[in-house]
Amino acid sequence: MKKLTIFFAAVFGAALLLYYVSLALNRTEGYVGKNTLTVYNWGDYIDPALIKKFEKQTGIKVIYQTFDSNEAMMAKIAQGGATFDVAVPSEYAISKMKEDGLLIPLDHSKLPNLKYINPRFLNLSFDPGNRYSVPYFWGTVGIVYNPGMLGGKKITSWNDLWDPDLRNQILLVDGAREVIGMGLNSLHYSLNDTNKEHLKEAKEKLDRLVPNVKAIVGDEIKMLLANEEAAIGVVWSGDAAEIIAENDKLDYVVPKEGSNLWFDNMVIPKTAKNIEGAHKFINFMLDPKNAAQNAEYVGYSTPNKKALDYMPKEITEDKRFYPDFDSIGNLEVYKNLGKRMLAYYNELFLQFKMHRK
Ligand code: N2P
Repeated sequence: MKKLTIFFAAVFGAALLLYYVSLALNRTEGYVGKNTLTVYNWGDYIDPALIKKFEKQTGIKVIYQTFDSNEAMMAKIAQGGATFDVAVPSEYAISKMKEDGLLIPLDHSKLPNLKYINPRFLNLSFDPGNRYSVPYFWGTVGIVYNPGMLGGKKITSWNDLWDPDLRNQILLVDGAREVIGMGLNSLHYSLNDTNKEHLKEAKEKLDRLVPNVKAIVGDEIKMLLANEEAAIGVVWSGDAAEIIAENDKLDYVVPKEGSNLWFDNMVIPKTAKNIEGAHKFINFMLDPKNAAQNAEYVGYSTPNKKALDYMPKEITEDKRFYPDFDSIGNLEVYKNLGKRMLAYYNELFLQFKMHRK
């Protein structure tokens, strides 16, 4: 009888212990849950050491996910379902996401490091007062080329790319606005043209470029060009900077017909669960030393004025990647052309990609 009592007491005790252990475990799980932050950024667009540093400094665990176009990122956020606490769209996407109610207003009192941003990058028309977004990187779209592979030929214009001698020598960035924009600019039309005749003309002109196009690629474009797999690439300026850092035989030019000036900003999407943590992360990335480290690592141009003091002069004085603002008169910023027009650009780009096959 006594033995049985001891036995039941032991079972009861063990069960009680298990119960408390599981409670404690659940509590830590909940704790970790609240202390995670999901960051949704372009591929190759952050120094991973900064994520580690942020985690160490705040005790927040970062779940890092990447996208390769504004269109893909917007679709994923609009769809809901997944948590994204911070995202990094470009200007026209920010305007569109605002319109679609996909962004949460920022609390500037939690972003004291915003004061380090060059005012040129603040209060732009896609987000007056920076209510929803703060600068991350900026740049242009242009042509990176390898003079040695082109017999010393210089590239200065979009129209140079249609030269029949360049058969299979061009790599294109996988971006609808960039590629259609190149077609439009080569015809001296605006990057924001909504005239369907002009857009068709641009698409037809791009179709005539096909024999020269070796591939349409994502982030691998940097490796391919640095390894001299092709002589020419249509790229974002920061990728060009990265390629030239790897292989200094290459050069970068913004074509004379004009091109795109873009801004990528940090936002807090509607899908956010850790709004407090999101502000902490954004403020962390606005810190001048962190911004400098990030810019040096990824090759893109920082809008952080104070960060420039912490970077080598050969980077910050390179006019190809830090151009004077007075000299970039023929650059256009993409506008939010509205749902229908953006879909039309995407459709034309898709047709162009199919035509290649
Ligand atoms: C980085 C892509 C940069 C995007 N891989 C330019 N808006």
